[in-house]
Amino acid sequence: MRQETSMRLGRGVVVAVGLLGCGGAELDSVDAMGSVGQEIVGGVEARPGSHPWIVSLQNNGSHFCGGSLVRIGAREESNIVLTAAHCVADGPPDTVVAGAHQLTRPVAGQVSVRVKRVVSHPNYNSDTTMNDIAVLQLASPIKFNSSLAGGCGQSPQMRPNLTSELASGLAIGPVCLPAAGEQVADNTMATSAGWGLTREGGYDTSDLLMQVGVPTVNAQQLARMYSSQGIHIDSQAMLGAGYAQGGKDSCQGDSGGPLVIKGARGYTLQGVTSFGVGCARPGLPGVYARVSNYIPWIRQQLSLYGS
Ligand code: 4AZ
Repeated sequence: MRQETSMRLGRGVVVAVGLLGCGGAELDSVDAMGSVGQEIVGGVEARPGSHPWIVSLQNNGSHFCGGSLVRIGAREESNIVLTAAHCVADGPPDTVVAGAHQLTRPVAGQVSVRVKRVVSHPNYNSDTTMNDIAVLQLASPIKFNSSLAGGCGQSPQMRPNLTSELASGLAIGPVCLPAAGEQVADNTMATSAGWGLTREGGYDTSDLLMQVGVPTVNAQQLARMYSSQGIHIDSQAMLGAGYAQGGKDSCQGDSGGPLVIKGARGYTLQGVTSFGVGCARPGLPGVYARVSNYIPWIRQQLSLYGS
């Protein structure tokens, strides 16, 4: 499964996957209101602009993985995107698109930039999918919406004073990073989002940004579930999220994208969508790179390549 995924990504075909249901209260209310219910692996269409940090990685105009914009110091623009190492194992994407919702209908203000450098984690292992995280240095920085200034992880749902820009559904801003070593409690509601497949085995990734709410899974339970598949889970490096009964998950094409949990400051990137066995199967939650495990490395890349 994992090998198959990397190969598909490598060819720039349909890749990452799954997506989101809603997690935090605000994003949840989005679910309740926003959406037209295009079922994806159990998710719903995101409310336009409710995931300001999410980007689409594209080759030849087609989406293959997600990513998240992060803040560099106090700057109101960023040239750094976090994604999965397996998404960029065969080279940089042609473009990174921010501010998008429906990929076939670009809106004014949506930004498409090239990638200058790919830095995969030095200990990324494609056989075990360990340390499946990478930093993209963009060729030019992407400006944040001024109404999202100063903070991180602000979804317009959290901010009543929408500017017309945000009201129109366009939003670009950074996600919060967790503290180094920060632990996520078991069974915490998280939100996964992306343009990935809406069902396992599907062919086309989703045109609309989708999201799904999935609870975090106890590390020992996750390890037990995957050992039955002959897959080793490293609890320091990986985080599981999903329901025992399945039904909601990220999937191919969602890889590299965000798993966020609402915290005191805003939505925090606790996971980078990494792999699974199939999508939304019972007893096999989605597996995410555990971002809190990589903070010193991420900070180092930000200082080396951020501008
Ligand atoms: C993939 O192939 C993939 N259900 C990503 C996430 C999940 C499964 C597959 C999680 O990129």
